[in-house]
Amino acid sequence: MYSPQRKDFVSLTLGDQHSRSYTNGKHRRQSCWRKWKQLSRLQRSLILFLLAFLFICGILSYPILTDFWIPSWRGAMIEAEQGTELQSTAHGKEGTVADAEEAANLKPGIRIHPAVQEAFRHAWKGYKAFAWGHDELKPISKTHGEWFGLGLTLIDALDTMWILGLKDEFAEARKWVETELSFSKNVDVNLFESTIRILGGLLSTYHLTGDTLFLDKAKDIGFRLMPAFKTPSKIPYSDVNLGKGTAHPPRWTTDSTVAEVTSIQLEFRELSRLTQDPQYQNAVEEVTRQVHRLEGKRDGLVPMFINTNSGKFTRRGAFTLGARADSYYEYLLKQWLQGGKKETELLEDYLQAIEGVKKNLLRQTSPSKLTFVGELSNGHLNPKMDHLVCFLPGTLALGAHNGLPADHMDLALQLMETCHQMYAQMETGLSPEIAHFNLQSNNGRDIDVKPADRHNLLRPETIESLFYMYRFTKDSKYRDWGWDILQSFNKYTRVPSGGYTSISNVRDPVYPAPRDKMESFFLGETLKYLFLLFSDDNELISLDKYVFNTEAHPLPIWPSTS
Ligand code: DMJ
Repeated sequence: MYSPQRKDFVSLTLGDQHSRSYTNGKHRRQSCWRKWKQLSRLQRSLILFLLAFLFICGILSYPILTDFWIPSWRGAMIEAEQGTELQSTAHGKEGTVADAEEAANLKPGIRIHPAVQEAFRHAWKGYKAFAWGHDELKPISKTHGEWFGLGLTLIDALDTMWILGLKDEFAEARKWVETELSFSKNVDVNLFESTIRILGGLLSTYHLTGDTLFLDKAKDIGFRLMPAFKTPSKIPYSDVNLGKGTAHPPRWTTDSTVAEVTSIQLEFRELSRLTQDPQYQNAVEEVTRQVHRLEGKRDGLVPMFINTNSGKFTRRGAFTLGARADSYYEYLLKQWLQGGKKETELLEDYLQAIEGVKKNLLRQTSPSKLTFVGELSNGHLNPKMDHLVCFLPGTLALGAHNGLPADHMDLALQLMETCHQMYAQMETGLSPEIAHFNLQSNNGRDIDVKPADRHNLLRPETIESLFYMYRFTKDSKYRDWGWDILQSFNKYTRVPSGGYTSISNVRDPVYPAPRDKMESFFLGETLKYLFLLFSDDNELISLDKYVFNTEAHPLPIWPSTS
């Protein structure tokens, strides 16, 4: 069939050979444009459609291509680590603890210790190279971050190194504490954070090693923190200047956080016992006494803020087991254990609070009936749970182990499953900071994650609970779950030059978006609990002889005579 357009097209195509001889780009562009204009509308539409189709295909296949062909951030990390014997196991997604042990032809438990030691050494390598003596490692930019300027990561990690048997690393760190660490600095520190990480870390290292260097340092910082308690109500301020001996609340409020003022008791009580100086114990127990009798609780659940002038709860009506309240509940039980189960008011408050959780906050998801602890806001249940709440299965199990009601253990088993699912259902195998649970699912999923909550800070709470659950039940699934988390940390957060990084997106395995920060609790808590989870030795920090503070520093249960 004759078609003038077709004829033109054919002649242009033939003429194209001629155009190739042009070296001048301008001429070539003009000739292309002329060719385009000479095409029929149908031909132009077809070409445009084809180009659009290819463009869309390109976009859709980008993630697949990057995953398989382009050496992604993750791929590069893995490649860089391929020489390391342990990583070849740690990076494989499949496999259980038992598989790893079988592959290595070792008795149960033995293969696992080196994997955690190796992870610690890798983290330490980064800290040593780029952040030595500073608070936190920034592993991507290969530098450090400062919070208090007190070598926070190094102090938080001391007892972990001791427990993991890393003698050389411990000796180097001890030298730094001896020669460099000084608390006589014009620096504002947060009372809670410096108590649980620094005072707690020094006290536990003293107990494990018997080295009085650590006790002397603990006494020094403990004494310097005391100005925080000089408030009209005796409820402490949040911040203290260690050098000046002054304390103050945050600039915008005179409130303190309830969890912060009620989770420093284990450490200050122990400091009094060791120094025979009652001022520390008196100060923190005054806080406990006041909170015990305060109005504004709901079935034993506490609000999140307390005023340092009035000593009363403020911003009442919101109840959570997550941020700002979490360790209040943990320390009720643990103080009762620390003191030899004699202080009945602590036990009563703990038991009442767990009943309060059951009555007000517990719900189950749809479709899979996962049990979770929601948040209450002015009578309205918000079905969200912080990862921080995952300390609760471990604490409940610890209580049940010490004679508290058996249904606490039932709840622990259910919540442990939920915390595990918060990891297992994410594309990276790592939990988000906050999970939203579906009560009536219309998308078939139990767990949703909001974009702002997709980060993972290398937090310890789930692994902490897995450790308790394994110690008390010996069910190997808890080790397998912990093993999977370790693999995911190695796959998505490990930085080749040393260290591990928090990430911004647990839902994107191609680019989890490294945040360039290794929190001190990754060494203080996360790796310590992983190591203990994989250990077969129940006497390695026996739970009948020690209580862990909320930063995983073990403190002794007091002998019955003291
Ligand atoms: C740690 O400092 C402690 O575990 C604290 O109780 C909660 N936040 C971090 C870890 O997530």
